[in-house]
Amino acid sequence: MSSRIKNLFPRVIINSRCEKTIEIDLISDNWEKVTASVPSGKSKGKKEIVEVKADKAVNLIENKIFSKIKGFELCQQIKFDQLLNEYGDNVGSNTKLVLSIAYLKLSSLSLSLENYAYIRHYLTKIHKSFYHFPTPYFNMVNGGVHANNNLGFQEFLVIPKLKASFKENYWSAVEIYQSLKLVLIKSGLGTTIADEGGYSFDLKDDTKVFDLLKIACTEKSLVPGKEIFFGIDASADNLHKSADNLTSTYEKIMANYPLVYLEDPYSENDFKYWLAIMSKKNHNFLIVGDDLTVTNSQYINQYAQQKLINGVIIKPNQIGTITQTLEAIETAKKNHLKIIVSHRSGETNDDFIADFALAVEADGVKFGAPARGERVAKYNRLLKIEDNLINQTNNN
Ligand code: 2PG
Ligand code: MG
Repeated sequence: MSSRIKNLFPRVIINSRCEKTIEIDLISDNWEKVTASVPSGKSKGKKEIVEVKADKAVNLIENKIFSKIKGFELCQQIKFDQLLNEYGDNVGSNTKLVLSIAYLKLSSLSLSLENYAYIRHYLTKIHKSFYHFPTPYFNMVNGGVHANNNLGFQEFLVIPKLKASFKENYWSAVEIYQSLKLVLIKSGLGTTIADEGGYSFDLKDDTKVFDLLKIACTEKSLVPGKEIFFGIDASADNLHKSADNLTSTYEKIMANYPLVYLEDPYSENDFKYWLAIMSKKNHNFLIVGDDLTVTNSQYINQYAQQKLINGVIIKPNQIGTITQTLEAIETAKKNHLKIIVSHRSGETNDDFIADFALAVEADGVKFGAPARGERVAKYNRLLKIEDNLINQTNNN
């Protein structure tokens, strides 16, 4: 007989940006215990499900929700998430997600499975025992609302495509990150680390960041345009630039640097510009919705059908439960979109999202820079899983 929820202990903790968030211990009637915590975004999409204050979330869980989920059988994720959704969106995406993730972790533990294996076998339609590791999108330089500098774009990404192991891609990003620090020092620029672990400095022209990244790569004999590619999360809703101005900036960058990825290039309502850039881009170039699509099946379907995007960011806390996140991924796959599973800018050390990304066969992951504990917790988790899987194969 399956185990059941016996007890829970929610509490307020602090995230990587010194904001309050929720952590919870969930305990089964077999005395198994898991801990889960949830992140928080800063550049949020207008249609994201709202969060409630962490203290309120704790209160809701203790006084309103616990009595309903006490005794709930494990390994029934859809039913459990349905019950959470009966409380409506007013209880907050953070309240629902922390419970949804904790319940999933406890279910995996009750079957003695790793989270990624449990998700793959019980919650996805992927019938493969082989795990394809996602391409990591490393955020090397932070701007916009994630840094106190004059860079407009929020994220300047480095995308290693060595097409080997996750480890090799990770190691190359580590080399570039270390090399970039020296390039910045030589150029007289700051090396402060911002919200997602990327460097923060002032530069008059955003496009010049790519010159610095190019030097950092070549110093380590990594060839931009061959092994290493670049990306931008413009988070355009937070930019004070006209769409026409943005278009000419993108054209300039694409002409001079190996750019392959543009996330939220225009604001949520500038549809005709999204359409235009999609029709002009090269075959392998990704135009990715984040604030546009907010991990919501309906918007993902709508904007994919309208050909505004060919890739999508997936963040569980934009929508609230694991089941709805999986639905969003299904919809994206049906529409042949590339899937990039993402952290948030205010993170905790919970590495659940790494298991999740691997299990759903995400094409990419975006967990920030290869620096700061809460960012490397996720990359290191993928590293460990890859290592374990290789050891298992070798021992068989
Ligand atoms: C984004 C995210 C994560 P935030 O825009 O992609 O990098 O930022 O969590 O602040 O919304
Ligand atoms: Mg984004």
